Amino acid sequence: MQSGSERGGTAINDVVSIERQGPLALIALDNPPVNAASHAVRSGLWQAIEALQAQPDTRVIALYGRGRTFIAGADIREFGKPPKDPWLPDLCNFIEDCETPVVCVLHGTTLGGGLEVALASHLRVALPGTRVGLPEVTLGILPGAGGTQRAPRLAGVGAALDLITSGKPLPVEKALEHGLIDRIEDGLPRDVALRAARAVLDGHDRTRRTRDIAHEPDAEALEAMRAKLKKTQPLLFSPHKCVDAVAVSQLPLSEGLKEERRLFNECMDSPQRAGLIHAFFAERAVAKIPEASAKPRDIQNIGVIGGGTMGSGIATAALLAGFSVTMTERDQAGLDRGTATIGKNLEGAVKRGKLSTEGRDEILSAKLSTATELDALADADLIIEAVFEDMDVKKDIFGTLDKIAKPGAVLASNTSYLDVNEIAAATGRPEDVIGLHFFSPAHIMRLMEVVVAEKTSADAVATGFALAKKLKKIAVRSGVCDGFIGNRIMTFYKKAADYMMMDGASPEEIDRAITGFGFAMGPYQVADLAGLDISWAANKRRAATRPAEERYIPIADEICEKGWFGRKTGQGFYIYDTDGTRPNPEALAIIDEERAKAGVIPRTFSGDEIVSRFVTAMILEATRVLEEGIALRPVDIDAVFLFGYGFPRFRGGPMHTADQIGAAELVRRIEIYAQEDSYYWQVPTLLRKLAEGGGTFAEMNEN
Ligand code: T1G
Repeated sequence: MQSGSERGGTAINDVVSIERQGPLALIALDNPPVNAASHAVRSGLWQAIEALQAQPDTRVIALYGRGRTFIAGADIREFGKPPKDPWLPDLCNFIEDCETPVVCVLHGTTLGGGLEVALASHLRVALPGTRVGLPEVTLGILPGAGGTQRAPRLAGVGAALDLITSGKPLPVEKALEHGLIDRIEDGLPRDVALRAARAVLDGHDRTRRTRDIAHEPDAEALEAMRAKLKKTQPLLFSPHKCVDAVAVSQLPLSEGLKEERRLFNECMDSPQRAGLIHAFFAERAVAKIPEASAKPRDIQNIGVIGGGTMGSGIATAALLAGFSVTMTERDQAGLDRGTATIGKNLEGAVKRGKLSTEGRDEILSAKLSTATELDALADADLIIEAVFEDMDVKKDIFGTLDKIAKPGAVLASNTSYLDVNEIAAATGRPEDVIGLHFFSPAHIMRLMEVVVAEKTSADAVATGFALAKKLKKIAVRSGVCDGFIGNRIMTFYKKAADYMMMDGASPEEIDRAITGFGFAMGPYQVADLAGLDISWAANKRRAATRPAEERYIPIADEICEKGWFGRKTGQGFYIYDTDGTRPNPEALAIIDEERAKAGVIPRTFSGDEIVSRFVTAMILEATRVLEEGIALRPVDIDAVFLFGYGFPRFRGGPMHTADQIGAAELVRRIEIYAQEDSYYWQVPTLLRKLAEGGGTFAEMNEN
């Protein structure tokens, strides 16, 4: 993106430089990777403008970014640290007040504070392909440098509300339509900046101060957005504050900015801000793995064994990412079912605007092939086995793959629980074997656990992570144990829910408490959705090795004995029919029967107690997963639950939540619960150490 002359200019500091072209002055920002508005960028920009304004022959100043984007926002890493002058809102006011016209050139992803700098400038020119947005609400805050006051002046209250409360970026054409930018011009940022400055000098382009633009009040839009957010975001803090801020944009700018700052600080003080920012960085931190420097193997065509829900979902995800896919099934009927499911999935992608009809047809005609023989996968670069969860069947398949797959092919299993070391041992090339654990629906869910077996090679691991990036998934590295990170912890905390159900709480009460905490669904709604027969099969598999001390709740098994497996059979813990969804009275009867059989006198559980036991159980088992090195860091466990298990993003994940609760309080709770069941409730050594040493899981993320 750089032309020769860009390297020139006078450096103000490491990240800001100025260049003179006669009466025109250019300011370049160069703070990779995303020109975040760090202290150096803010102070450098302020000094640059001050210096140029002091030079009487400066007639127009133009601002642009080097690298892949103009400012992508305030530097999030500075949050929570003592703020350094100049603050971004003051810098924006300084730019707006400038006597010398300031032109801003936008490119890449101009977001948050970056767009606010542009809105405070006197003219905005954007390159084609630019995306602009105010995503602060996704971080639990609101635009705090004038965005809530200047955006309505340019785009109107309605459009500004959508931009600010959704946090979603707009394509440049839409931004132009809304008046957030003045025009689109192709070229290199520096060259566009120079041309735009000249156009202002020649009087071709008109500049203006946003603060002087009068805009129509729109009480209706404000009320409509308040009502919408009450329904869609009842648990979130900042979206409602965003509306409060836009609501005062009728006031003179200085007064509106004061109120914006007050509301911004309220959001900064909310624990949701910490949770959402933790989630932002969790998404990125998990890519930092020991095998990161290994070179991923080249993957062009992928083999998928199994056309069931998972197999066809994985095939769809790979096809949508541009891979050629060969799907195998034992017979034509299975292939037809799988192909039909892929077709339905692709149709859904067309409806969601993620795929064109031409793209769909191209995929189905040229990218997808099917076969009933595994030999068809002999040339595949990567083979993903997605057949039902049976060790002997999987070992048999991997034994065959060992004979037919080409040298260097990566052999992956989509097992959700089983021992990947044992599967790898069924081949003579364990270094090529890895677990790639997708989540249903596999073409939608963002999480992928990359399960690293003892002999898995570093480049096979790197290949798994590279694949995830291409599939736009978040890969989390997991060691081998029963259920890896996510399912192991879920299996454990689900028992805490079952114990509460046996002791007096109804499935509906438990689900209500857990959704009230912020989960998309409660444990019994999830069980019914996933299919009760899945955990029934797992319970049978584990029955032989279940420790005698472990309390076992047979309620779900009894429901399955009736042939009720949840949604797919129309009933489970709930009934699902044309009258909607409601608790299943016959399931409740089974619960009463099992309580009577066990001599349990049911008692009441408050919502808080249900959440406390559920979340404490989750953290307890998560701490053991960490102790055993199955998860690299606490943040990896947070990412698994945020992106695969519907853990409320504003709470940052189970380990971030553990720090909010505190290790000492968690130990206190476990010791109280252990009076009922000392086998289930045991304090992990690591948690006791943190409690005694005053340590946190966050510190372990730094290691
Ligand atoms: N601050 C600090 N670091 C940032 C950053 C930011 N704003 N944005 C990205 N990074 C880091 C990121 O952690 C990663 O680091 C690297 O840059 C590449 O990012 C007053 C207060 C811009 C669309 O919310 O959405 O302005 O992992 O892997 O996929 O109103 O990053 O390599 O060490 O994501 O190409 C508002 C956040 C801030 C935008 C690029 N802005 N960033 O996506 O790369 S609040 C945002 C993004 C604000 C004002 C308020 C994306 C991106 P590392 P990446 P990408």
